[in-house]
Amino acid sequence: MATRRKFLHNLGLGSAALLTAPKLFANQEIEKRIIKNQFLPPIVISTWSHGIPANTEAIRVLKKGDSALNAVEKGVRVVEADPDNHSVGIGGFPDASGHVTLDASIMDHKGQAGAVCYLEDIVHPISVARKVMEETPHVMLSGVGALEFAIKQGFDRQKLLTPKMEKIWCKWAETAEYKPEVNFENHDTIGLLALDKKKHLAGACTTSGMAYKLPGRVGDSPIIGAGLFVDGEVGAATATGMGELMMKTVGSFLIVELIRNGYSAQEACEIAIKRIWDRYSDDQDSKYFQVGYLALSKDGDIGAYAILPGFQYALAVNGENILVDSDCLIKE
Ligand code: SD4
Repeated sequence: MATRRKFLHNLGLGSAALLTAPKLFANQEIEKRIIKNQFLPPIVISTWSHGIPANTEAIRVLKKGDSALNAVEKGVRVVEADPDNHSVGIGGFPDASGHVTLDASIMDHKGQAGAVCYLEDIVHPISVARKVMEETPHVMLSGVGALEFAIKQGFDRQKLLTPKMEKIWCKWAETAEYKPEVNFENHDTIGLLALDKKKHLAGACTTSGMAYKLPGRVGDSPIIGAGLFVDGEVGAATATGMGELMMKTVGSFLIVELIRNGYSAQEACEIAIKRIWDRYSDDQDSKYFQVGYLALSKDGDIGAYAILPGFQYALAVNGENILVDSDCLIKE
């Protein structure tokens, strides 16, 4: 598996090839920190191995000269439409009552935001989230209201519980034991961040949430600042994993604020993970849960960090699209 260092080497990006950071900050110490891992746009970074096909689509859109916003939407739609992905869109794990309920959010470089949560029967919640952003004065629609809005906007209704997942759910329902797995068995939300040639940032995050969650549960993915945050002047961050932990620490917002204050994207992700660990690792329920963050600054600085081993991300830049093992806090 490619390590981060190996990946940088593969790209031929030794320290000599790193880009020079623009003078953003008065404090020189802070300036030094941001001259790391910087790439030229277009750049796309996304969670887990399904990020590879999502990045391919997003980069295709960006190479046409299209916007980061279109790229993030089109990129994650690839994963939403894949019935073999069991945490996003059609084919996702249902909640405890057998309903597949979807959460999604999207943000552009101007700080506009749209989200849906607890949405059923729609294959592409990310596109409904974009409609919420562009066609309503609101940021988030939920449940039945979100579904009615989607139908009015011309989205088709479709059953999201596939026969395969129905069978798996029926088997689970025999004991109905709620025991979330640590890594991708149960955490493969796609969060995707893009920087286009105009240096406009955008982000999208979409999921069916935790398998067998309590009916009505909404995770971090549609919550602006938790599962996704974009500030076009600074950077973007997205999250995967145990949503409650990102929600309680407003993790994606925290990362962008740290970048604003001069931390590199990598340092910002590490601090946000450490915040979770310091606050919640004594809590038995939270101790063994995974969280993975990705960050992309306006200057092309990237960051990735997780609590536990196993988190991977896909990075598309300089004509490459490679799966990278993220570093993590607890190296077991
Ligand atoms: C949630 N963060 O609903 C999502 C789950 C996840 O990969 O990331 N799955 O809590």
